[in-house]
Amino acid sequence: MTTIKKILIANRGEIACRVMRTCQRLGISTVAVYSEADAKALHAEVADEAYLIGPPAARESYLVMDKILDVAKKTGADAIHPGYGFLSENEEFAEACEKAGIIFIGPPASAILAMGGKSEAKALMEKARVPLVPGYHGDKQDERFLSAEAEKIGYPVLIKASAGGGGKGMRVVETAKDFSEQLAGAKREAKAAFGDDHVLIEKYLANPRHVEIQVFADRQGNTVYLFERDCSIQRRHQKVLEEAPAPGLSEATREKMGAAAVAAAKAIGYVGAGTVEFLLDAKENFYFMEMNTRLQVEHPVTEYITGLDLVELQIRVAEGQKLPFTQNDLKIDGHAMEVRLYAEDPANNFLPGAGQIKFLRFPLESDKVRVDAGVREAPFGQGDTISIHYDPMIAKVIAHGKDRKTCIETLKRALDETMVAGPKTNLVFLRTLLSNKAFIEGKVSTHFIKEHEKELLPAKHALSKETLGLAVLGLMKERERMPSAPDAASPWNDLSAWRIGGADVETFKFTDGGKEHIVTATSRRGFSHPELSVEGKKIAAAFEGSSYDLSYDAKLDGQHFNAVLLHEGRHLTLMYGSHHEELHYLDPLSYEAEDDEGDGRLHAPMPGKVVAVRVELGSKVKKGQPLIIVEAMKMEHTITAPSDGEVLSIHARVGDQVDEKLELIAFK
Ligand code: MV4
Repeated sequence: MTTIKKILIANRGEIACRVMRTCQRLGISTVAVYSEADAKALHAEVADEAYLIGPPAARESYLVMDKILDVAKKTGADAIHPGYGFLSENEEFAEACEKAGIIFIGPPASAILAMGGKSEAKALMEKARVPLVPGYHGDKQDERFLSAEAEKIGYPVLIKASAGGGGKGMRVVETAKDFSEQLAGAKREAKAAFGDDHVLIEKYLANPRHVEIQVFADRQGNTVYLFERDCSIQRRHQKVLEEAPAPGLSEATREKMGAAAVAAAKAIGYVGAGTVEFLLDAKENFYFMEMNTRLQVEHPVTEYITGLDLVELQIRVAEGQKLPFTQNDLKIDGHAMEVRLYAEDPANNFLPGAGQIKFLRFPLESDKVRVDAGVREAPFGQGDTISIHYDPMIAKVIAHGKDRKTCIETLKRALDETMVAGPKTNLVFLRTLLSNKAFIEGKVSTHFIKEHEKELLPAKHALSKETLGLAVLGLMKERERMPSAPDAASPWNDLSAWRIGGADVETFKFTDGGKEHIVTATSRRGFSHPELSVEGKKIAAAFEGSSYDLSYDAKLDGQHFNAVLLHEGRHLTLMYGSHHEELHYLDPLSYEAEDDEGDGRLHAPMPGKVVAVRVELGSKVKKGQPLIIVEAMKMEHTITAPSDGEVLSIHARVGDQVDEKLELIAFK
């Protein structure tokens, strides 16, 4: 039983859905808030009540305290859960909730404030005898003084913005002669990003691991640690894979890190769920980095190895209940691992993506596989949208096993059952990561992705005969589904190469970087065993089992496959097993398809805002010349002329919000 009866979730996406899952189990009613971009979002649908709080930009909706507090008051919510991001580590918001008589499900404002700045946090941790990286974190900021400190610490050193995060305002300095320039650079970046150019200096650790300790405290002063998570697998200072326990960590170090994390929490009067981040070197020395005063994205791995529901614990602690266990009651059960499925392009420096999900299939959940998502499965070709306004994470897939090896195998199988079409994703990258030898051996570190980039980003591969065969079977299936109006029974309306009394022989052409691939299919009407010839080699093929929506089961040369094919003009997306293939299909029936490339009609690369139009009607342009610039996901994308020519029409103006595939310009 809980005394809290109604919780407002001041968040969106998977974390909002995650929090609501626990509320439903505990019989607590839920209030969602949503922006205009999220009117049809899952979190707004599954909540008992949902209220619109403003435009898509978070600054005007999810970050506006008054709007959220108004909804809480209006609906009579007892408490607000902030999730992660947005207002979760905003001490003003925590305070405003308490002032309004609403429980903030998180630590006291004073604890958030204490960990808000890196320099202040380090000073507090020093007092609490939590190990720190050797360095200077005081107030003095003049260059001569800081450079003398760097000398004392010994090169290489790292300059960090005190207000920093996400690697911004961070510079490695290898030798004394570079110090001045790097300091200026770090300060400039810090000023621009945080409006505060205060820096600190640390000994630079060459290739540390990121190991963090989950702590939990109640209002009665009991504080425990729920072991560690290794989050070393990162890119662009963002986590991609997290696991617990940390591979190879000794029991002695685990206990020392746990004790240090508990000391850190106690030093600031912490209450609720928190995470103390450490850097760990090869000799298992560990150093305090920062404390996150919220529930974290990767909390499910801790839930798996402890058997606890951290959101339930947060709610119970928030209403004043005592922690129902002591440190000695806690044990690690097996191994857990989480991967974050992102709309991003690993081949293009993990550039974030956006757009409508065209197909989405998650693995079956069990006691060993869990999926936390804020979007719905989309079996029929029009799913939820990954918005440019928010984080591009699609879902988290989490697995549990008796040991690390079993856990990896289970997670790999789960990812093989996962399919996403629409925006580019890191799904294949994640599968490759889980099969990487060094990763399987547990050789993780913060530079892992950079160091193994070549192995993790597979080279372009030729289209295999399975891929070509399955694509043809998918196209044949698709045609079966299509109603050939007006008279489906008439041979004149049949799109296939139907012949009276005879067998069909059809030719399918695909292109792959200029190379043409030809598949012929010989089949009889209503007969489910077409004979395929892939580039002259025969393969026995058969449709099997059921086919539903875009999915079909087939057998090729004795091997079973379940595949999904999406067909848009010339573009095919074929997904099966651990494959995600994008093919060019020379569709003889689609005039538009033939025309969709090289026809001079240029489209938005992803949904975004037009920030510049560099040409006018009738402008004569040279190949490669910038025509239009679209801003999306905080990056600018320049659309350039594919060849020399003349601008025929322009369909966008500066400031326009454009959808993916919207025609921007016609060009001759
Ligand atoms: C470090 C470090 C090496 N030595 N500090 C990166 C972001 C910020 N949270 C702290 N970071 C680091 N601090 C010292 N003294 C290396 C990193 C670092 C890193 C840390 C955690 C996870 C991924 C990382 C990737 C690159 C660098």
